[in-house]
Amino acid sequence: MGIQIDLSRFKNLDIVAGDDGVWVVTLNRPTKRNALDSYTIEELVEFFATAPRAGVRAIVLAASGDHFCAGLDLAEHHQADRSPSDFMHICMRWHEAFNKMEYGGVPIIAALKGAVVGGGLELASAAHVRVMDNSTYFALPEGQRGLFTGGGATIRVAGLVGKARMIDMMLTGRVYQGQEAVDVGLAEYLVEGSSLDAALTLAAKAAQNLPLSNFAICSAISHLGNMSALDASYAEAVIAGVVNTQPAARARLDDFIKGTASRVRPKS
Ligand code: 1HE
Repeated sequence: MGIQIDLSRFKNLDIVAGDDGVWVVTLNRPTKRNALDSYTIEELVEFFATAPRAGVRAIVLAASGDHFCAGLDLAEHHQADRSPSDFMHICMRWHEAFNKMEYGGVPIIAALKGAVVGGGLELASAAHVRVMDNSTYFALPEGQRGLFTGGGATIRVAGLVGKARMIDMMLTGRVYQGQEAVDVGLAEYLVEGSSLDAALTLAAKAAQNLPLSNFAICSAISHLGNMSALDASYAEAVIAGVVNTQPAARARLDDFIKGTASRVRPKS
């Protein structure tokens, strides 16, 4: 379906389209620990604005080098000596990128490693599923740097870990890693081996769902969460009306009725 994405245009993102509809988007500034400069943010906006219309069925968001992302490019920020209005507009572009991710309707699985800090954690929290390995650690060092979050952490990181934990992370520089990070909600999976391999497996699984179901899962749940319960229940019914009657679902339901579809069983 849809439009072609010219992958050769991207410089700070390495993008590979898989045959199965699973695309791998790799942050590719390892010498700067994948710090997010304004150019990278523009590339994220461009890719994630386009991916939902390009037949992408799932995305793995990965990183080159040992660290997922060191957050805001502090060197660029320092050098640019931005005005309040300049930085407000920078933050608006971060929100544009991350909102396109969270609300775009295409499943995004983040493969985390090393530092996932500051704006790097804001980026990870815009994905739908986070997979970490034993090297991964999370922090919000803005408080220590004389800064504040500007890429949605007050919404998404607070949504993952709760307001009190986020405040503690920012006031004290607390670092979360290992099982504790999963327990507080910063990641959904902690794997022994490579987080990229595990994320690819999860993305391949998600890509087998019907795209319209994934669209609802990866946009409606977030939108409904922004509404009153009354409006959310109304909108949920409307969305289910569309998704649950899609012609493509009939074959899957036929298989269930005939007894040929897989059954839901506990893990052995
Ligand atoms: C950077 C950045 C960066 C590394 N901006 N250049 N973010 C932070 O406060 C994290 C700052 N970074 C670090 O704490 C460490 O660099 C890491 C833990 C991520 C990695 O440590 P390490 O020892 O592997 O690398 P390094 O030697 O510190 O850095 C290697 C290079 O990456 C070096 O550049 P070089 O040219 O001297 O080789 C670093 O300057 C560069 N580098 N991190 C720019 N962040 C919308 S508001 C969001 C608010 C925030 O995100 S605040 C930022 C929080």
